[in-house]
Formats: sequence, structure tokens, C-alpha cells
Amino acid sequence: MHITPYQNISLPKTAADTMESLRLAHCSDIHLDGDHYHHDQYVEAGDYYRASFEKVLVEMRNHGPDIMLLAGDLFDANSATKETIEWSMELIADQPCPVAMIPGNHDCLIEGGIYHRHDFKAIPNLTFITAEEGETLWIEEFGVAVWGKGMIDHSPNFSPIGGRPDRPIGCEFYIGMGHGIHVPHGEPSHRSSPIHMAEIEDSPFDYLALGHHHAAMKLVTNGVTASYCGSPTDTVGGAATYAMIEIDKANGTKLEILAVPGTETD
Ligand SMILES: [Mn+2]
Repeated sequence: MHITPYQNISLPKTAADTMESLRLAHCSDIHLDGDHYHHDQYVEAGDYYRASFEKVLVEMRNHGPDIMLLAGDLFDANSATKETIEWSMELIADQPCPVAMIPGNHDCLIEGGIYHRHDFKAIPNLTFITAEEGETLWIEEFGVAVWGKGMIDHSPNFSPIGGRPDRPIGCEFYIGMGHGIHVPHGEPSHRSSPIHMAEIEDSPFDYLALGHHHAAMKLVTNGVTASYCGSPTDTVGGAATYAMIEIDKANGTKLEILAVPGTETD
């Protein structure tokens, strides 16, 4: 397959030191190759999911993000077709900025799964987190550290943001990523891939990008900014949505959930 070479943004090596703010676009739960119905119409499923992903990428690019985040479930199932997988790899490679991604439960890292069949780490502008115990990867041009885990098994034993490390030395901006169920204070924790509110409140990230809930959810508390950005292919929250984030070193993090135009259901 052909991957278009990534056109690196030509920032000087010291740019991160002098950058006062970082702009992120956060998208999740795209579910490529899904087969659901939308707006009470039969839609050619593959076309709908691909078109919606392309559309949200255009919307995000219009905000001029420094980095795009894909917080899991890019694919609806590990049985996604080779054609769709290669199409998505080329699309990611075509984005004019770095992209950071974690797998979700639908496209988890089981043996023989998508990310074993196709080498997403070969996509030049993609920072792809796969370590089950968690790993910190760097997007050096911006002095950004991204931490997350590669989900293998969506089970109560998997803790998507459990054991997150403190802010790494030398990092200008610290981003966390997680895919799992939000567990509010006081609720039982028997569910798979739980992300407890207390863990979110305790987290050291400038921004925590979450995925799994298709209705967007802003979680801003105790000086921590996190969100489930919703899904570009599911309007369960009233529209297809994504999030835009501005991390400002002096003024903290600003978060906006935005609807993809034309997808509002009321
Ligand atoms: Mn999910």
C-alpha cells in the first residue's frame, strides 16, 4: 500500500520552549465498517462511516490543531476489511499534523486483530500507543508527552488510566488518553475498563482525552480538564461531536465540545 509521506511542520527544535499554548482536536469512536442505521434511514454503512470520519477531520483541521487525538474505536470490530484499514491508514497519514491514537474495546489488541495485521506504527505522523501496562510517547516538535495504554482485553481488570505516571521531566505539555467507562463517585466498579472520577480528578495531565461514551461529556474539576468528545458517527448525544482544546501555559486548559454541522437531531 501507499502512504503519502508526512509533511513535517518545520518548527525549530526549540519551538516547544517558546510555545505558550497548544491546540488539540479530539475525536473518538468512529467505528469504521460499522453496520448500524442512522436517522431512521438505511445508509450504505461503509460509506456513512468513512464519509463521517472524513467530514470530522475537515472540521477539526479548520481549527488549525497542532495535534489530533483519536481515543479508541476507530474501527467497529477487529474484522474490519483490509480495504477500510488501508484507507484509514492513508487518511491518517494525509493529515497535516501529528496524530496520537489508542485502541479501544472494539479494535482492541487481541491476537490477529487489526493492529497485528497492519502496522499503524509505520504511519509517519502517527503516535500509536500499544503497551498494555501503559507507555509515554513523545511528540518532540511540541515538547508533548502522551500517555495511555493499549487495551488487549475489555474487562473489569483493565484500568485504562490506572497507574498513570507523573508529569515527565522536560515535558511542555502532558496529554493523557483512555478508553473505557466513566464511573462517577460512589458508583460500583464492576464494569469493564472502568475510569473512576477520582482517578480523573487526581490526574496530572494538561488534558485527558477519553473515548467509549458516544454522548459527549465534559469532565472539568479540581483543575483537571478531561472529556469524552462523543462520536462523529453516532448522534446519541444530540449530534455527532468532537472536542477542541487549547492548553495555555499561563491560563490553563479550555475545552469546547462541537457538533459536526448538519448532524444535529433536533
Ligand atoms: Mn468503546
